[in-house]
Amino acid sequence: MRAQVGIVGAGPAGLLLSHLLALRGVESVVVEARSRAYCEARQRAGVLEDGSVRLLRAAGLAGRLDRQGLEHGGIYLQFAGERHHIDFRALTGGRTVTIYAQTEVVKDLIAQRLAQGGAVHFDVTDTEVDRLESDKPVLRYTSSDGRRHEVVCDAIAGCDGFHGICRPAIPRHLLTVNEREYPYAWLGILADVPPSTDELIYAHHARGFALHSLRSLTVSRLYLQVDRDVSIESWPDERVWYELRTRFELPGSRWTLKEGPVLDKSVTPMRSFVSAPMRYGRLFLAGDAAHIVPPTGAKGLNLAIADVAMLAPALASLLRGDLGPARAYSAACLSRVWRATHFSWWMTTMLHRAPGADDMEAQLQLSQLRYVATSPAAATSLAENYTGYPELPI
Ligand code: RFL
Ligand code: PHB
Repeated sequence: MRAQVGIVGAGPAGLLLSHLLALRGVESVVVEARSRAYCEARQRAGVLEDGSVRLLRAAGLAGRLDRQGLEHGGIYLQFAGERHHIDFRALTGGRTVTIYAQTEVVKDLIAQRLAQGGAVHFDVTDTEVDRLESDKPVLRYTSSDGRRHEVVCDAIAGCDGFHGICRPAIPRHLLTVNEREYPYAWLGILADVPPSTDELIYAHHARGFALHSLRSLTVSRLYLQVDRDVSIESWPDERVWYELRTRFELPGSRWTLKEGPVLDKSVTPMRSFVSAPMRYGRLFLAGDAAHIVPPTGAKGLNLAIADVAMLAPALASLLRGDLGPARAYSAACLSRVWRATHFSWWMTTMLHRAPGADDMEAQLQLSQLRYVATSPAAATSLAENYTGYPELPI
């Protein structure tokens, strides 16, 4: 078989790349290890930067996003029993973020690709990439009916996430890997209850960080900092709600946390990871395959979108014989990746309680939080990074 571009992974990066290539007249084949139902249900990100929304709109993908997405003009930072609003609109000249779940982005992308006759193969096994240094790299996989396929491509995109096979296909000595594991994790719940807040609350607390997010006006998404090696069984619903109530409590105010049935519960480890370069021969990495950030900055999905916004035109140029943009791809992405890596690390370390942290550490965090909450200069830096820096050129 032949395809201009072989894409490994039907997460947001792989699916959006396939769509952006189709808009440029480039055909691709997407192969995905999981089922369509699994990809559409996996609970993950919820926040789209303003540039991500503009990109999805320009690509004709925002029908449902524009109807159902919730535009937020800021966030709350809570610490020392006080809740402060950081007003993105006022601080950044009108920029905002939009609450629209990654599951919905993925559903919209799959529906669009299939409606347009795009090739997306779910439930594949034994994916391999080969001959990456040649100008005809090869993608092999076994389809769900047990047949082995070989696709000869002009380029391959590794959009197969952190645990995929594409990054390990690059000789290790050619990669520079920077990695940090954080000594805590997030326990996340999806709850069938209207959110108790109009905008996200990021709470610093002596018992650990908590985040109040949402999926819609009727469904809440809440996170708690927990120990890294925690077992989910040790967190029955009642304990989760008790801890959430305690960490979000505002002494002296009438604010309360609304509780409801828990629809989903999971634990996510926290990691920063950057692997460079993001290209090896005709293999191009995008999204979590090349970089991971802790979720505190809400950047992972947005970085995946920014990578493929750059990769689609680069691959279209490569197919026309102009290799310049493909050669520039890695460095261009890594500049944004490192900005998001720093911002996510900064938000994470400012808001979480490290095991064994002393009072000195807590006082430094509180001083930083108070500075952000009271200084327009410091707040503008948070707002500019949270809404997306640099702005995507769309
Ligand atoms: P994905 O979504 O992991 O997709 C990769 C796909 O590749 C498939 N795959 C293979 N397919 C074929 N053959 C193989 N050998 C394969 N190996 C793997 C996988 O099955 C999968 O379908 O990566 P992608 O597309 O790069 O997208 C990245 C985002 O998913 C990720 O960065 C975000 O979800 C991170 N993240 C957040 N990002 C944000 O921007 N804002 C947020 O608010 C936010 N919150 C979060 C998050 C991630 C979380 N978890 C669970 C990691 C909250 C959480 C809890
Ligand atoms: C989410 O809604 O899942 C979410 C929101 C903000 C974050 C991380 C996750 O920083």
